[in-house]
Amino acid sequence: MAEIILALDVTDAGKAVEIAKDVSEFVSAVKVNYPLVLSAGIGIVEKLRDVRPVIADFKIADIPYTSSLIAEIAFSHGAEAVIVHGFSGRETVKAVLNVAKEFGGEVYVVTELTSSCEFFEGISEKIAVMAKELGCHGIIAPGNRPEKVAKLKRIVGDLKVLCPGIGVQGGDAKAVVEAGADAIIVGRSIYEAEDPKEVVRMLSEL
Ligand code: 3DU
Repeated sequence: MAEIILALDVTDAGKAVEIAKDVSEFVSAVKVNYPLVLSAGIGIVEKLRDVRPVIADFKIADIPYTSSLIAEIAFSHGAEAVIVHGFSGRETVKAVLNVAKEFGGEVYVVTELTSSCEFFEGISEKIAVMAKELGCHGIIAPGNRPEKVAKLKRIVGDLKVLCPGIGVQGGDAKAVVEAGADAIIVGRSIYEAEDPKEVVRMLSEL
């Protein structure tokens, strides 16, 4: 059974905490992204980590120095993990990893986006190799392309493969888990549902 990570892209802090608490028994972590942090402030990470471990999905994609500052802000506010864009290159990923080590945190590397493989074709495999070589904790793989998930899982082996793109974006949770995903990242299908808890409970039984 794969873990479920809640992608909390609501923009109201109170609602975010409420949803996280509602589904907490079925999710291994809460992923925050710019919509929530830009509207609620970075302090929302501290509020949510009292509910579940927080993954800061800031898709860090900058020069090593700036990237390390972003990672430091995320970790110092209680994030357990950060997400960095693999295309930013080895030096950026290394800089983020160094910060993560100081905080005992984790680093996940985006291989390619679910929404477009236009410019990622052929590079996502190289990014996966880099993530493995550098000792990152895992990768983000496109949950709407199970065959790509399987390919990337073969490359990274024991690194964790986290897959967004399930539900609203068309990805099928079962197919992705069978392809080797260690965790599925699900947002709108949960927090826009009539009964979010029932949706995560059903997903947890896959
Ligand atoms: O489509 P959903 O509502 O289940 O949300 C998916 C989340 O995962 C959202 O925060 C988005 O920014 C993130 N994500 C992708 O959807 C696709 C990727 O390739 C990487 C991250």
